[in-house]
Amino acid sequence: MVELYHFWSSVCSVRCRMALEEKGVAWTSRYTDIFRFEQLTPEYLKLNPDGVVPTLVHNGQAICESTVINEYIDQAFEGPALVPADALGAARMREFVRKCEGSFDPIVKLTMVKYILPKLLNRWGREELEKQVARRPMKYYQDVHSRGLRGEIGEAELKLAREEIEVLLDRLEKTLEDHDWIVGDQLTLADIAIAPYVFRLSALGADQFWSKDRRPRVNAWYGRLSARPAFRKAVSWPDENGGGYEEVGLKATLSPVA
Ligand SMILES: N[C@@H](CCC(=O)N[C@@H](CS)C(=O)NCC(=O)O)C(=O)O
Repeated sequence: MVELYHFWSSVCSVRCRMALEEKGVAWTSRYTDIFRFEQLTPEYLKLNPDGVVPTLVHNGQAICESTVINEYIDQAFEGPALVPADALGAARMREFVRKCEGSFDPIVKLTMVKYILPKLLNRWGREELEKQVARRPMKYYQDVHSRGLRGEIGEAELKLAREEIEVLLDRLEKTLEDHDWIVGDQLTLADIAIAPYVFRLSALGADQFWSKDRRPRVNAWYGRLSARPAFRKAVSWPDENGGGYEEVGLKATLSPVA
């Protein structure tokens, strides 16, 4: 049995949903509402001691870390290969995945200020959120949530976050010079690693970053990506009320921008 503990809009959850769909793996959803702190229950912390989503459970074994989960999915199940067969291609893929892991923080900060905190404050109020900060096992999330609540993630930090994202998108533009996908002519885990970031940026209204003029190859790549049923399914997972991005005041575009 394959179970995925995940949350609708979590970028790391999108990554694993997309890999499962690309491989054609049948999986059972264990929806974990991180806006109701379900990632911090004692039961969940036994599976994922960091208190984050996603977690994959296969035949009773829990696997954490979205990019590790995706390598596992590729190896453990039948279906199209998502890791290049040759050593150099696999190394190129992992270089890019590592780069994406290193760019997680700016995506979190941009999202925290524009979407996560307003939604959480509206639902829970400041006092309750301050209590929940201390329950988080990861110092990183304690820091980013508490500074967010104190209004300390300011314009200078967000500007830096946008600049870091631009560096990642420049890397993507360069990588796509000679082929349709990041490592050659087939979609790999490298494309899947960055796909949810690009979708999130579009939800945050930052799709001008890959307009045809600014980054034409990223623009065309996003068009190819958006056409894939696995991607569309992965990003369109509804929230707990059956809603989605528009309901939380964001608009995510699937098609390339002109
Ligand atoms: N490195 C981890 C990061 C997972 C992570 O940070 N997930 C976020 C959602 S994208 C989360 O669970 N946040 C919980 C929180 O904010 O307390 C992975 O790739 O799986």
